[in-house]
Amino acid sequence: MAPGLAETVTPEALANAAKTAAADLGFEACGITDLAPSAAAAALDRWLFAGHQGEMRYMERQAPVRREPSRAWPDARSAVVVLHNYYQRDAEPAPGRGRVARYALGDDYHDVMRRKLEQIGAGLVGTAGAGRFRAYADAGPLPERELAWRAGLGWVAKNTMLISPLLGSYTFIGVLLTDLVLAHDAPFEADRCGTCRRCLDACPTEAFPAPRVLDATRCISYLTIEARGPVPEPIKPTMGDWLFGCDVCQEVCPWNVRFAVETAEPRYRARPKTEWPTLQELAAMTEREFDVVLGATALVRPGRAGVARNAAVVIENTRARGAAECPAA
Ligand code: B12
Ligand code: SF4
Ligand code: SF4
Repeated sequence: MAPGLAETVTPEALANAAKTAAADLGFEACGITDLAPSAAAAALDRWLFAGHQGEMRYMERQAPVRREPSRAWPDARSAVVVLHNYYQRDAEPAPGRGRVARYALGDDYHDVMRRKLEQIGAGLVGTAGAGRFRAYADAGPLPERELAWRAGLGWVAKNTMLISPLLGSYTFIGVLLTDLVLAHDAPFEADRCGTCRRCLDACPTEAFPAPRVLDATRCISYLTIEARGPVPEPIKPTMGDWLFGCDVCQEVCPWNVRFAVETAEPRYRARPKTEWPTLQELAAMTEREFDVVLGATALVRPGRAGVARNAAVVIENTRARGAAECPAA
């Protein structure tokens, strides 16, 4: 960092500047932490050893950085962590259509989050007269839920989600690393799940071998977004109408039932093309049609082939349900 104004601005003033900028940009919560080694490194190692990451080889490659977040950028001195609410009520299901998880209904959140985080970074540079930053939202090696917990924003719940006591869990987490020293917040101390286990019992694929441990290879989110191969036969019927992602372990959580409010970010609102899309159309799309219709949404992650695979499973499930309800079908 170049010497100058940065040395005269206090860590508290810098923290206030970051939090004010975050609020002005529409982030509902913001906290600050350091880059100390992960307190959950052993849990990550057990998770990887058990093979719960499935085909997500990047989780193995990125493990050294998740264990020691400072490796992401050795110059980093502070992590500004933000939450952005994306909740919206689900539209009514319609025959022949598939359900998309709420986080993917609007524009691709990676872009929205990154641009806003970069604005906070630029604001800090303006305040301090120096400083550099790096922005992360989902697409990097940082342990984002743990950083959010350490920054005081909420607790890591039994469904593994970071729950904010003010917002629930329908939030994206964003992290801005900066080489400036900002005043840090205290970790969120409480575990507010108590004796509840609704999420564990509601998961349609029984993907939680224990509280706070998710076997991704059984999770609908993984199977419809990350996995490249076919969905295992025994899991197919339990996927119901989930075409992309899954929200069940969040929908049943009392913290969401009570505190989730509609997102104020217009770019997260459902697009006609992502809200209960027509399955037959998806299954028959060419690559070019897929790019035109679903480009700039999170559905690009599994690509046309992945979405067509998912659509075929939902079509199968819908037919099976129809046959069960109507013996003449
Ligand atoms: C890989 C991944 C997945 C995988 C695996 C999920 C998982 N639970 O591990 C799959 C594809 C299944 C997935 C699904 C979803 N994901 Co995802 N995913 C990630 C990613 C890239 C890494 C997560 C990870 O490190 N997993 C490995 C496990 C071992 O780590 P972990 O779940 O963070 O658990 C740690 C803690 O639980 C800790 N721990 C255990 N007990 C305790 C106790 C305390 C006190 C503490 C501090 C820590 C702790 O130990 C673990 C090791 O570090 C992050 C982004 C990122 N870079 O962090 C997004 C992220 C976690 N996903 C996110 C979202 C939105 C989702 C979905 C809701 C999408 C959807 N609707 O379909 C689902 C939710 C499913 C679920 N219940 O987790 C958000 C979560 C936001 C939030 N508020 O929590 C993230 C943070 C992306 C973002 N930037 O917003 N995801
Ligand atoms: S996202 Fe769905 S399948 Fe995955 S753990 Fe939660 S409820 Fe289970
Ligand atoms: S449903 Fe209950 S156990 Fe699960 S995350 Fe919410 S409060 Fe915790």
